[in-house]
Amino acid sequence: MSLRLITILTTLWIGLHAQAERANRPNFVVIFTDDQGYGDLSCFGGKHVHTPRIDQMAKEGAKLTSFYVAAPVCTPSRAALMTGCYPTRIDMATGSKFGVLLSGDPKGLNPKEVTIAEVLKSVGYKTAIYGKWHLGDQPEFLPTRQGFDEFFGIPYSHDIHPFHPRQSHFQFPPLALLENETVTEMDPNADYLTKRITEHAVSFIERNKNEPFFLYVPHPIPHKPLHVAPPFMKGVAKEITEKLKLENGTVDYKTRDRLFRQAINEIDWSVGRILDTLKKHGLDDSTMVIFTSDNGPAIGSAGPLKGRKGSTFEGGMREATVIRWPGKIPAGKTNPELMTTMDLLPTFSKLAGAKLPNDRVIDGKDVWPVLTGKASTPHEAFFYHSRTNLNAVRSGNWKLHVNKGKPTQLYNLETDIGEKQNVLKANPDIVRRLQNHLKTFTNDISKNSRPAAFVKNAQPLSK
Ligand SMILES: [Ca+2]
Repeated sequence: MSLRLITILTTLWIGLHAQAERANRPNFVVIFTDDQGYGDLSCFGGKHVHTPRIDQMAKEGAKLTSFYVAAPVCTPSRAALMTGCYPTRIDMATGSKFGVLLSGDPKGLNPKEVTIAEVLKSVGYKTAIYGKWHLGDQPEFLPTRQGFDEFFGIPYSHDIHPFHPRQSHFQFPPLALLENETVTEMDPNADYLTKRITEHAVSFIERNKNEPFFLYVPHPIPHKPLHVAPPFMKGVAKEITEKLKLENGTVDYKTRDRLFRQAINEIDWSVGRILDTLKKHGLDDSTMVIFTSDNGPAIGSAGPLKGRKGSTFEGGMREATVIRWPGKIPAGKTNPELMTTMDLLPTFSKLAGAKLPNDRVIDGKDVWPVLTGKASTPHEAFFYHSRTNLNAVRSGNWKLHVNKGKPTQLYNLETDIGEKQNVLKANPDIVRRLQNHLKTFTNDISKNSRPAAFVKNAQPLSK
């Protein structure tokens, strides 16, 4: 055999081997919007929004109609997504003084927790987060200390800034924009955040197209105050644009609420940019993309669900979710099985061939067999918390609400998604069964929970 032939064959073998490796380790893209409701996508029935790209993604993939976050507000919901654990298990149900972490908060997600980014990094993934973190703004708590190679974005919600309507109460400092661990701007123009986050996401895919990656895009929008880039302001009533011009260094939250359709348009555009980039580089078949939100609506619509952001009724915690992986997840299906953001860590870990930490309890489950239609939900029960209060449990189609442990309402979610017909009195056996789930869970948390981390002399970030 000639040297040339050997070289050609070797190159071919390496190429095929790399391709096989690639197929074995899919890319993961998680697009996580902020305060978007169950009714805030066209494919989930929203008439007040227009989301052609996400609707197309649903046609090529699946709509998940019982997909939950583990808390109805930002910080605990994000802590659960990152770690696969209920917020109470990891002491992240609240910030140190408020329901979520604030600027210069001494508290953060414990660096000893193992995040999705760390699990995937352990098997060679490139990892990035572009958008809003909200799991601690002190240097010890930044995403770059939790397994992310790259970070561009803001440490917490963009309303934690000097223009907050209750500024005299909160006295928030200017909002920092970071690149990795460096503050590069203070009070960035929020009109351009979605656009800049999207540009980073596209660049990351292009730079890492030849190796497995995990891309996390937690958009700060449509959390109040709404902002969109100029191209998405086309067609907005003059009366609104004139008012926004008069902001004079403040932020007109109420007028900005009226940009909801535009804000969702821009998010839809952003999803389209990411999907187009995957397609352009031949990554469709090797990439799982999931679109969901961190909690129920503040401005938008929960569709048929009762409750909004902050509530443990369905509207606070059940999310309009779309997932797509051509050739792997059956296309055009609606999947009603109960799944949660906590399941992403074990599911990604399994698909990537990574090992889960075995020295701690992880609440999420591998839902790959559920996503492919081969199994029903692995969750016997799902628990709803507001702050540290355990308010409700769902098992099968039944949901029991409790007040300080005492049963108050029972709903059959299959026939009553809007939680309107309280059938508590007629179903004592079901109530007892669900109460047992609550008891078992409470006992388990009291035995198997882990502390958040605190730093001394916490300071707001500055340039
Ligand atoms: Ca939120």
